[in-house]
Parts: sequence; structure tokens; C-alpha cells
Amino acid sequence: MAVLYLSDPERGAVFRAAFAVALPHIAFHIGNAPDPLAVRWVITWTVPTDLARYRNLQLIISVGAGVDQFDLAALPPGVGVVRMLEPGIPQQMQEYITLATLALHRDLPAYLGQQRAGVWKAGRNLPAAERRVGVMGLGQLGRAALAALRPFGFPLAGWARSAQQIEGVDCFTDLDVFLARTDLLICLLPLTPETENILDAKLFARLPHGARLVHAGRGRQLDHDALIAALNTGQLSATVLDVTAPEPLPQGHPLWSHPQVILTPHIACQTRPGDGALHVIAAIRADLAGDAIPGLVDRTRGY
Ligand code: NDP
Ligand code: OXD
Repeated sequence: MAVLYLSDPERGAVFRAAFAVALPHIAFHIGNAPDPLAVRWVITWTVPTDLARYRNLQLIISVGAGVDQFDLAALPPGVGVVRMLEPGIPQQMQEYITLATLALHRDLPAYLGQQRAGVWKAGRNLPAAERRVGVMGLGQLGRAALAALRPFGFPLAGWARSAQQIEGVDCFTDLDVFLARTDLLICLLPLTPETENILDAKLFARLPHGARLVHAGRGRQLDHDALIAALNTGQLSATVLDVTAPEPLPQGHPLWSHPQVILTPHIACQTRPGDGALHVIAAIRADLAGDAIPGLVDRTRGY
């Protein structure tokens, strides 16, 4: 039985060391496997073009939290898909969402613009209790983000496909009602056919005038032209984006230099290889024991 690791080799060495301790009877290969038929588990960011060689494959395990980079419909039917669950991911997302939310709440894009223009002009600080924050996606990251924001006193809401209960958070399944009460929108949805382009002109129009947006889901969820139009008309007043489509944006794209935009290069979270390896080891142990596999994705739902 063997594991094939197909991502960054330096991180792979960390995985290999953890496997040598935890699962010494399983061969661990980085880059290629001498015997494709021995490979039961592939750890990767993208699906290798020669996946069909691994005819005894049981699980394909993402090195990231998202699995939208896999064409789930094209994978062999019996292969399970596992997303990365390591504690550093929600922790880093808490840091990022706090940073971005406070930056928008406290008008940082406007003040950065003033600094560049040599302008010293104080605006009015809105109390947190008057800034209604709403999170799209109430999975591990949406919930972690809400927990991090709670101490600041923002009125909090969340939106997901299924009805949820989170202490101190108004949870909605009705998107219209959720958007109408949201001054600062945070998107932490997985990319699926249902969420592709969800952040579009129609959605922006349903937010209160001058709302703010933090987007750390996936670039293809955002209609970039609609965002620019909404910023230019004032329907949205500012945004923090961690994800775009494509990544990076082409040079000269208006989002690089838009004064109401803070852009970061998809750095909200980075999988830590040590803890990532522990998650994969737990998933493989569960697979071997016939137990529920942590992080197993519902392939028909797409997340
Ligand atoms: P989860 O699978 O844990 O949660 C997904 C949530 O989204 C669930 O609450 C789900 O609803 C909701 N959802 C999915 N589809 C819909 C829909 N069509 N309508 C309404 N709600 C929907 O995902 P995570 O929290 O772990 O991660 C979310 C995404 O964040 C990842 O898929 C990835 O794209 C992105 N990400 C970005 C990173 C970055 O660095 N920028 C880092 C890591 C992840 P329900 O509960 O009802 O099923
Ligand atoms: C992930 C990401 O999916 O970094 O882990 O976006």
C-alpha cells in the first residue's frame, strides 16, 4: 500500500516524516510512484492527468480546504474526495476576516487614499453595534469567522443552504432577508455551480446602499465587472478581496489600482504541512478502519 504526494516537495518532506512515524508500513512517495497499482491515496492540489494509472485509488486528498480545483464529475466513481482540515486554516481565516472586517468598518481604504494624497481629514467612526455584518457560508470557516468577530459587538448574521443555529448569530436561509440587513458582507462559500458568480449586480443591489464586501471564498464567485460598477456608483463603498479570477489578475486590471479596493494574493490561509499531514494520517487511518473519514466531501453537492 502506498501514498503518492504530488504537491510542493519541501512540504512533502514534512508529510513523509510524519508518515514514517505514524504509518510506517505504508510507502510514501513524492512526485511519482514506482508501482502505480500500490497507490491507494493521492495527496495533491490538482488532479494528475495520469490518474487512471492508479487503479486501486481509494481517496484523493486536497492539500487545501477547497476541492473546486478537482473536476468531481470526472473522477472515477469509487474514489472518495477529502478536503484539508487542519486547525491552522480556520485560525488564519479568523485573523484575515478580523483584519478585513475592521479595515472596512474603520474606513481604511479611504484613509489609505487620503494618505497617498497628503490629506489629513477625520471621518466619523461608526459604532460596531451599528454595522451589521453578514457571513455567507456557515461551514468551518464561516463559523470560525463569526466567532472571531463576536467580541467586537457587530450585529451578526449568517446565510447557508440549510437552517443553522449559532449562538449570537441570526441565521438565514432566505438570501433576500439576509442581504437587506447586511452592511458588511463576508463571502466564505465553497465554489459550486450554485455559487459561481453569486456575487453579481443583482446581489449587490439587494444590499443596503454603501455596503462593504470581504471576499475570501473563490474568485469565480465574483462578477468582477459588477463589483467595479457597484463601487463606482457607490452601491458598494469598499472591498477587501483575497481571491480573484484569474489569479493573479492581468496587469492593468482596474481592481489592482481601484481606490476602494484592498487586494491580497490569496493568502487568507495557508495549510501548515505538519498539521496537514496529521489530518491526512487521520483520514487514511479512518479509511483503513472503515470509519467515517474526516473531511470527506459529498461529491454530488460539491463541498
Ligand atoms: P464548508 O464545506 O465547511 O462550509 C460550506 C458552507 O457553505 C456551508 O455552510 C454550506 O451550507 C454553505 N453553502 C454551500 N453552498 C451553498 C449554497 N449554494 N447556498 C447557500 N449556502 C451554501 O466549507 P469551509 O468553511 O471549510 O470553506 C469554504 C470555502 O472557503 C472553501 O470551499 C474555499 O473555497 C474557501 N477557502 C478560501 C481560503 C483562502 O485562503 N481564501 C482558504 C480556505 C478555504 P450548509 O451548511 O447548508 O451545507
Ligand atoms: C484552500 C485555500 O482551499 O487556500 O485551502 O484557498
